[in-house]
Amino acid sequence: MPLPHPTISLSDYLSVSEQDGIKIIQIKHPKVSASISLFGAHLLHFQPKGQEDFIWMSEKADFSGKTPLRGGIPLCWPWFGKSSLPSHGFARNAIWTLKEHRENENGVILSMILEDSPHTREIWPHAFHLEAQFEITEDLKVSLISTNTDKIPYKIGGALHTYLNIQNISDIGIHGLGEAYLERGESKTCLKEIVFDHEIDRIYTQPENEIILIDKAFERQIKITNAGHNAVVLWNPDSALSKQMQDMKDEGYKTMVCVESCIHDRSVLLQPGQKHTLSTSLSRSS
Ligand code: TA6
Repeated sequence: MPLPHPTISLSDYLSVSEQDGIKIIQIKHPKVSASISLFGAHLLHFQPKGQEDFIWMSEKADFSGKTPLRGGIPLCWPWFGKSSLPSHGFARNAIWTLKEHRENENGVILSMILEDSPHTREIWPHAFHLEAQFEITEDLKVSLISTNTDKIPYKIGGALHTYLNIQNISDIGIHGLGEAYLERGESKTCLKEIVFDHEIDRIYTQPENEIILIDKAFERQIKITNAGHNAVVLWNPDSALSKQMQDMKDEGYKTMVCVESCIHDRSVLLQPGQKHTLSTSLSRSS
């Protein structure tokens, strides 16, 4: 049996624990608790005091470091989707480095970095500096800052693939996505309220900057504010796909919905030395 790993304290509110060899930063602040894995700079949980967790994490997530984590906020970069392998890029499968952390009476700010290595250059032949910044108070802001440290320009895409924790997929409403979307490569428009009675996997191409998730059973509304994106992805796998996914319980789809701040189609051109910030913020609006 593996020996339990000690938890190392970093400050009054931050500590590092280890699960299956992967380091996880634990945030326990009087106003909020959260955790972020160094595997993928992946936020696993965000819970302001006295509230339900904002973030859904699969009970069957595989923490072996061999596969991306199901749930939380996977950082998809330098592309979104399956246009190249690995699907959703390599950043969510990489070990990041904790760069800095600060804290005050409202919460904590911490950042993690990832840079190119022989391994990343085999997958994608470019030099880069990537920083994931987490502002954790009663609200959450996640920013992914890409810097081109190469000598030539290149294009990036990506997504903050947020899995939101909901009471029941059949009892939510989402506003602000706009009408136009792509589904399986086809352009569509829809004005009607979305009904989650089959897999929904849509790239909304004219979203508003603020999206509201209404969760009637949890009696709350979450405001999602995105920036640096050109699309919002909405995904729920429904029953059939949930059953096929080894890292999700059969009924897992009922309590999650992904609303993702996305750079679709690698549409951001970065000149050498240039930066781009993709972000998403979550706050309770009622
Ligand atoms: O963001 C939606 C999506 O691209 C879906 O097509 C679905 O496959 C999902 O992401 C999960 O992807 P993953 O590679 O994490 O299994």
